[in-house]
Amino acid sequence: MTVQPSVLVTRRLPEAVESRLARQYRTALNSADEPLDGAALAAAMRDHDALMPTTADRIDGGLIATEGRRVRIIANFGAGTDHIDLDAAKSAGVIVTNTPDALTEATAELAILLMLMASRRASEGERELRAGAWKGWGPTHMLGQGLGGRTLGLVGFGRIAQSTAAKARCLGMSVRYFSRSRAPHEIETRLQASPVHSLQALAAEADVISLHVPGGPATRHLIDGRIFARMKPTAILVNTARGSVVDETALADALAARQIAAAGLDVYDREPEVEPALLTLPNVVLLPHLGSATVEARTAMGMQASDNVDDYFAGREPRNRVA
Ligand code: 8YV
Repeated sequence: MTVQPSVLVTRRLPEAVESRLARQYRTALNSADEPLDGAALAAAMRDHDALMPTTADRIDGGLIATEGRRVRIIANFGAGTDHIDLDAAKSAGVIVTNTPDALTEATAELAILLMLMASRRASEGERELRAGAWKGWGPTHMLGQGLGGRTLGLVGFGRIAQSTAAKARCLGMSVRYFSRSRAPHEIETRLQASPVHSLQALAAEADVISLHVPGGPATRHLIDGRIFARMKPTAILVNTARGSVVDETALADALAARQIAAAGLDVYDREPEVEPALLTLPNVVLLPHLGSATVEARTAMGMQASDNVDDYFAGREPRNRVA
């Protein structure tokens, strides 16, 4: 009798995903849903054939080099892989996969939600009401900005950015983008989206800037004080990508000085810690990394991660291999 491979899942996943894995593998599930510390992750590397981590697990070179490592595939539950040292994995011959398609719609919806919340001052209004400070309807009470007719500037133009563009078009926004590579003509035509030659030019032109680039050293603090200085005083910044892309201190300064009007953030540089200066500002919407937090997306992410594990143990090339 062949022994089933053993898979460790670092956090609790939707029931349908956990039962699928449990039917096919010897699974170590985390029913307590407590994050694993470094020692527990190292033990997982030694005791299992596959690891299914999340963005909250730091998989660095030291962990991949764990003495006696048995793990041969890291099937990440999520699209972003900036928490995994891909070079170390490659040189150690450990396969890494991600879940690029499953969360596109959910994350694009959240980008639109943040744009609307920030432009219509939704958090500010709700805070006022809950504090018992609302004095009733007034013609000039808490006026925001409409999004129709405004320009959305997308930084990065992958799947999530394109889905955000499609939704923004339905709100009557026009779309410009800045990306390393130009999108196919068919996509530009369908979304009525045109490229801008530099990030600085996009910053100067856009009414809403929405970030859709991966995290990691190449994009660290891409949005900094120099970019805020270029943006319109009415502009809004939305970040559903990675906190590291934005210099949070510079953002807090720009918001406090009203150099830009508002921001909507779902991700932070040192999660779950949030830059203290942001917490006191009225003109920033702060959500706790909810981009893919729908039953549909999280289930699809788990299924996609499981498909990659299946591919590997069936001797096929994992469909979403990134290293
Ligand atoms: C996920 C995300 O919830 O997939 C990503 O890159 O940022 C999130 O939407 C998280 O990564 C789960 O590991």
